[in-house]
Formats: sequence, structure tokens, C-alpha cells
Amino acid sequence: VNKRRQRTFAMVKPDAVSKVGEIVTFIQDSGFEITQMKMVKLDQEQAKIFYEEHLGRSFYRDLVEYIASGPVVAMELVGNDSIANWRKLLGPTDSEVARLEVPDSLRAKFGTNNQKNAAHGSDSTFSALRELEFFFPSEDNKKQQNIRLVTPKE
Ligand code: DGI
Repeated sequence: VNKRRQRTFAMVKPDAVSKVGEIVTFIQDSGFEITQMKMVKLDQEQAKIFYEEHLGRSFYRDLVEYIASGPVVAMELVGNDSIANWRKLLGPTDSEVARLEVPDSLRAKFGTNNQKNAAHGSDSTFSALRELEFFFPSEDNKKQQNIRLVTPKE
């Protein structure tokens, strides 16, 4: 196994933002370094773009509405094989399944169900780059203003 230091993208979803303190501790205790972090509220258009790989899936609309329903906490994580290891720490997609099958996983501990599952993790190097750029744009992308991030609405 190639134990390289790698970046990945993590996001605490609206259902778990109230538990972000515990989640940060859990992430750090699991060996990841949090190198960037911010709380933002996505609007519907931004949520659609973020989840565009799921366009056409039955749950796409619900997912977009849910992610835009409240603030999320976006993070850049660094660690050895962090993309795979962060996905492993998350556990199964459905928090109810996670509690049965991987009770130590983050989704088992902090999530509710198939939609309110506490957190997101990139599933490939391509996704990680895209998702990190989405939330933490480099200076060039900031100038282009293609992806505009907003602060929480009143
Ligand atoms: O990579 P994952 O987050 O584990 O799962 P995924 O890429 O298959 O789906 C992305 C998100 O979409 C997932 O975290 C929660 C939501 N989702 C997946 N399957 C369903 C779903 N939401 C609903 N309501 N129903 C589903 O069947």
C-alpha cells in the first residue's frame, strides 16, 4: 500500500453541524490533520453544482434541498491515504445501517438515516480536487467568480 500524504474533502452536513465540536475531536483523534475549515450556507444553485454527479438519481432533488437547508462545515483533511481512510471512518451511507454494521463509524455515531448521515467524503482524487476547489478556491478561481460562496442568510 502506498502510504502517501494526501488531501481530501470532508463536509459536516446540516444535521450534524450542532455536533461539530465532537466531530472535530473525532476526526483529529482518528489521525487526520484539519488544514482548512469553514462554515457556509449553500444556496440551491450551489448545492446542485456540488452534487451534480448525482443528477438523475431519484434522491437528487431531496439531497440538494437538504444540503441547502442549513449551514455546512467544509474541511480539508490531510493524512496518509486520506481519501480512502476518511471514507472508511465515515462508514456506510445509511446511518441506521452504519449503527448495525460499523458502530464505531462517524455516521453511526453522529448521523440519523440515509439522508441525514452527518458527513460527506470525496470518493476519488478527482472528486477531492473538485470539491476542495469548490469550497476553498485558489486565487485564480476566485477571480473568475464561477462559484460564489455566500455567508449564512438572515
Ligand atoms: O458517498 P456516500 O455519501 O456514502 O453516498 P452516495 O454518493 O451514494 O450518495 C450521496 C448522498 O446522497 C448520501 O450521502 C446521502 C444521499 N443518499 C444516497 N442514497 C440515498 C440518499 N438520500 C436519500 N434520501 N435516499 C437514498 O436512497
